[in-house]
Amino acid sequence: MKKLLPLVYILLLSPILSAQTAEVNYEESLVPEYSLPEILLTMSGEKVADRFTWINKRRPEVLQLFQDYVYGNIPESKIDVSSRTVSHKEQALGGKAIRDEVVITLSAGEKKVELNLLIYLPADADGPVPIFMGLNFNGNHTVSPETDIQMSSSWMRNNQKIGITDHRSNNGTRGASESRWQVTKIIDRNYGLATLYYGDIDPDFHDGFKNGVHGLLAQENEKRTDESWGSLSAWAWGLSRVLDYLETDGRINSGKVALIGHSRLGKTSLWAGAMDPRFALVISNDSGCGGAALSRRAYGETVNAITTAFPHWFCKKFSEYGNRESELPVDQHMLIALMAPRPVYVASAEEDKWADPRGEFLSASKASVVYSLFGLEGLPAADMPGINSPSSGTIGYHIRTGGHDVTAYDWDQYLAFADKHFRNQQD
Ligand code: GTR
Repeated sequence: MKKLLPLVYILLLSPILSAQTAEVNYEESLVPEYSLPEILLTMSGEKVADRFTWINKRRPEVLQLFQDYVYGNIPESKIDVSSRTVSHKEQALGGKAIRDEVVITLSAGEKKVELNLLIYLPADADGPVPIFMGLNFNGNHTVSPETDIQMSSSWMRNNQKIGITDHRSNNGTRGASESRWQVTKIIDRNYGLATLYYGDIDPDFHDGFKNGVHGLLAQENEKRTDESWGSLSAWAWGLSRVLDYLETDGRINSGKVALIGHSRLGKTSLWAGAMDPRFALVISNDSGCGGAALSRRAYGETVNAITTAFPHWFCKKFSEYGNRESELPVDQHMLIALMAPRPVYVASAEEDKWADPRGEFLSASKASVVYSLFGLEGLPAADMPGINSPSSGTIGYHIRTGGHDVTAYDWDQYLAFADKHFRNQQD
C-alpha cells in the first residue's frame, strides 16, 4: 500500500501538472491576434449609447452569456436560513476590535450546509462600519494571529494532497494566512472584516456536484446540463447568502461591503459582484484566467489548461472553448463591466505570469466604456501602469513587485480605494 501511494499522487496530479507545463505561452509576441466581442452592441445589433439601454438590455444579456458559457446557471431553490452567534469577544486584537463567530445554517428539508463566519469590527466605531468581506483558502483560524478562533472541521485540500502549490505550504496552521488578511491594518483604518472558509460552501474537488451547496440546491432527479453551475458559481452564491446575513447586523454598513478575493477566489469575487449588485465594491487580486484576464490572449493559463485541471469550477460548456476562445460570445472585460457603476479594482503581480497581468490590465481598461455611460471615469491609465504605480478612477488597477499572493502593499491600495469611494477621501 505504502509503495502505491506515490503512484496514486502522480496519477492524481498529472492533469494539473500537464495543464501547467504543456505549451504555456509567456511571450507577448506569440499572443494570437484577436478581436474582443463588442460590449456596447446588443445581440440584436442595437448600439448601446446610454446607460438605460445598458441596464435594461445589454447588461442582462451579458450576465446570461456568462451564466451559459462560463460559470453556469444556479438553480432556483427555496432554502431556509438561520444563524447563531457561537462566540463573542469584546477585547479582540488587544482591545482594538470586537470579534464574533457566527454559524449560518442553510437548509432544504433534511439537507443542510453550515457556514462559519468570522467577523472583526473596530471596537470604537460610532455607527455601522463599512467592511471588507471575502472567502479564505485555509480556514478562519489561519486569518488572524489570535489563537482562540475555531479550527475548521470542513474538508481541506492539504488532506487530499491534490493541487498544493508553494504559497499554500503552510495551510492549516493558526495564523498561516495572516499576511494575506492584515486584520490589524483593516481595523486601524476603521473597517470591519468578515471572512469564511470557501470549502464550507463547496469543497474544492470534483465529486460530481453532490456535496456543499450543489447538493443543497439540487432537486430530486435533476439532470445537469452543459450550462449548469460549477464551483465558482457555488462560492459566489454562498457569498450572497452571507451578505443576506450581514444585512441583519446593525453594526455593519451593509451598503458598503467591499468584496475581496484572491486567485480562484478573485474569480469568485468578480462573479459574485456581477450577479449581486448589493456588493458595493469588488476587488480581484491576481484572479487570472476565468477571472480578470482576457481569455483570448491565451497567455499563461488558458481556457484549455484551467478546464482540464479544474473541470468542476466552470460550467461544462466553457471547456469546449479551450483553443477556440475567439468563438466565445464574451471575454472577461465584459465581466468587469458588469460591476458598473460600482467601483472595481483589479490587481496583478509582476511574477504572476500564469495569471497574465497584461490581460488583467486590458480587461479593466476595456470595461471603462461602460463606466462612461454613467458619466464616470473607469480606469484612468491608457497604457499599462509601471510596477507599483497604481491607477484609480472608478476602476482601479495595479501591478506590484512579487508573486502570486495578497500582500500589505495590495491592502494599502484597497484601503485607499475604499476610502475614496466609501468615505469620499482622495488618496
Ligand atoms: C491555480 C490555477 C489558477 C488560480 C490558482 C489559485 O492552480 O491555475 O487559476 O486559481 O490556482 O486559486 O490559487
